[in-house]
Amino acid sequence: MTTTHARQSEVSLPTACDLFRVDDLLNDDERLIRDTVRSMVRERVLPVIGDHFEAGTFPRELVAEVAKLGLLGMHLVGYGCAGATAIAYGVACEELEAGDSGLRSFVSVQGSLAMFPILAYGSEEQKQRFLPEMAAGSMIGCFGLTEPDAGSDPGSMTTVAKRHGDGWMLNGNKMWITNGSLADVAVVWAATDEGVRGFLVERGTPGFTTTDVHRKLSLRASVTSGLHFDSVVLPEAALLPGVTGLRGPLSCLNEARYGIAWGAMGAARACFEAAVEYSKTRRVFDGPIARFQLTQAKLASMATSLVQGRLVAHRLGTLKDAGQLHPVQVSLAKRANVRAAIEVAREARTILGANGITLEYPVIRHMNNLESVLTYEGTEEVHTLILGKAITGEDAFS
Ligand code: TGC
Ligand code: FAD
Repeated sequence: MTTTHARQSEVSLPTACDLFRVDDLLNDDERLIRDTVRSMVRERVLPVIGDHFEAGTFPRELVAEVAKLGLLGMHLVGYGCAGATAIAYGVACEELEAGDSGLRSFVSVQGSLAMFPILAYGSEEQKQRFLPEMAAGSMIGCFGLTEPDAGSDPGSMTTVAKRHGDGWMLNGNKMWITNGSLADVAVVWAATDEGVRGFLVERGTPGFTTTDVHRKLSLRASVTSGLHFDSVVLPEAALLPGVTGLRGPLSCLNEARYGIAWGAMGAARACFEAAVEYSKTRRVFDGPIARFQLTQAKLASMATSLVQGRLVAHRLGTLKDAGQLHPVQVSLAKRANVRAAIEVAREARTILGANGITLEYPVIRHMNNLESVLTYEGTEEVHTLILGKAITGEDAFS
């Protein structure tokens, strides 16, 4: 009989970016999604994304690509949505963000922040009208919660909706809204006499305008906008009838933060792969820099972060698919994985030396993008305090 020791020595070493064979945890469908999205990213995203990042433009032609693959609202059920598992959605986010955080952002916002509230809190008429077209990519959505003076504390929003005849009148400004000026429909959260309510505001509604944020050095291949509402008159049918209070928008954030926990690992993997490849080919002091202990220490830490983060993401997905996910677990994973990814990106950048600062390699693009990812969907500090509250019972926000 073979000893355990002998059997271990016969086991072949898995690939460097999956040293714990986390991918073996995926089922056949999830592997198919991984491979399909990975191919699309390799063929359609990577050849153009550096130029889009440099130009500060969103690759709009990719909307049809992600829609064709069924990725828009893929974890939602019905109304043209794919009804995939949470793990499959996570895998797709990881692969998309290995391309660029801007593309994952587009998909996150469309599916988790715009389609999810319509499905969860919309009327039947709203679901029929918007969801099939949004799943097909022929209608784009955005999610307006943040304001110029209300980011981490959305409860202090000043955008207001007041009863007006048979409907509502909306006034105020939203800021930093992904897909804002691209959107055919904005999910807008506003204070009312009844508490925070959600409204579907369609492009072209009189009094509704958008302005894009320019001079960004992060998420450059993504549209970020201000939304402005100047006495916008809305019918009652624009109100999301199914939710009142801050838990409405915050529940949507769970969905998107979940995708980020996976997505960040995609960006980290792309940086790691670039760094490994570069370390083997860059020759300094008569040999590859991969032979230096300091380089190896960086790569060892990066590989460890990838294993840890991907295991966390997978466990998060298992809990979500089992209906056992708590928002605090999402906060833990979003905070840990984005922090890990940003550290991986920064280490990778150093391994590339001067080449690390150019768009000829993906690393600094991911590194800069991850600065936004660290901030949006709840800053690192906000998630720290959510965890702190869960651990101690003390609420640092009050
Ligand atoms: P708090 O009193 O704790 O809660 C108010 C109500 O909301 C409920 N709630 C949640 N429900 C579901 N999921 C969650 N994660 C929830 N968190 C809270 C809570 O139970 C309560 O319900 P009820 O029925 O009892 O009233 O609220 P607070 O005012 O103390 O704030 C807590 C805090 C700071 C954690 C929250 O405001 C927060 O998460 N702030 C961060 C804001 C944020 O993440 N904004 C993101 C904007 S969207 C975005 O960034 C998109 S990026 C898109 C991309 O490109 O990918
Ligand atoms: P602030 O809330 O002003 O925070 C500033 C600093 O203070 C941060 O470090 C923060 O962590 C810290 N801080 C705040 N409160 C505390 C506290 N209690 N204790 C300790 N530290 C604290 N929003 C949307 O609604 N929809 C979108 O589609 C969207 N897309 C975005 C895209 C991009 C590229 C970016 C950068 C942002 C986007 N946002 C979006 C906004 C994002 O959610 C906010 O930027 C984020 O919630 C933080 O808000 P803020 O920028 O106002 O920072």
